[in-house]
Amino acid sequence: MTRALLVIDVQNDFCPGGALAVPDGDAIVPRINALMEEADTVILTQDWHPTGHSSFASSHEGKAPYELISMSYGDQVLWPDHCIQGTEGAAFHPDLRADGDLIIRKGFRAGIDSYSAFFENDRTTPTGLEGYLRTRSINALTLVGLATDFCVNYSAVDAARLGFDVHVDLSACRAIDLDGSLETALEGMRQAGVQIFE
Ligand code: VGL
Ligand code: ZN
Repeated sequence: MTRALLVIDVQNDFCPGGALAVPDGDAIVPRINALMEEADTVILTQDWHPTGHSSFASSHEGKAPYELISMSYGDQVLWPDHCIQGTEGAAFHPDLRADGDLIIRKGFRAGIDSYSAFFENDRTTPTGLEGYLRTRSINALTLVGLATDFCVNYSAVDAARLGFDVHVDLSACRAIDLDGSLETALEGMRQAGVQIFE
C-alpha cells in the first residue's frame, strides 16, 4: 500500500483568534508536523474563498452564521466570513511545516462551497486530487486537520467511496461540533469504511 498524509485546512481562521475558530484547533499542529516528517507524500488543503462567498451568512440578507439554507446543490450551513483568498486568515498556521508536495485550494467558486478535498459540495465537481493520487499510485490516505465534522469528514467519506484505504487520526483533528455534528460525522465515516484512530 502506498499511503499519503492529507492535512486538511490548518489555517489561521480555524484556530483560536480566527474568524471561524475551532476549539483547540492549534493544539494539533505539533502532532501534524511529526506525522509530516514520517510521510512520503504530504498533501495540504486550504479553504480559499472569494469575498462575498455564498457560504457566508453575510452574503444572505437577514441570515446569521450557523443557520441552514437550501442551495441548488443541497443544504448549506452559513458561516462567518472566513479564509478569504490572500488574507492572513487563509494562511496556514505559522507553526505548521507547510512544505507538502501539493496544496489543493477549494471553495474558490462564489456560488458553491467545497468541504471535501475531492469534490465540491454538489458531490460531483472534482478538485483534481483523485487524479493526482492515482497517477502517483497512492491508494491509501491518512487524514488529519480541521474540522473533524466538516472538511475532514467529507474528504474521508469521499476518499473511502473512491476506493482508497482511509485512516482518520483523531489525535490530530479538532471539531466544530454544531448540534451533534461530530457524532453524526464519526458514524458516517465508520459506515463508509473509514478507520478511525483515537
Ligand atoms: C470548514 C466550515 C467552512 C472546514 C471550511 O475546514 O471544516 N468548515 N469551511
Ligand atoms: Zn469555508
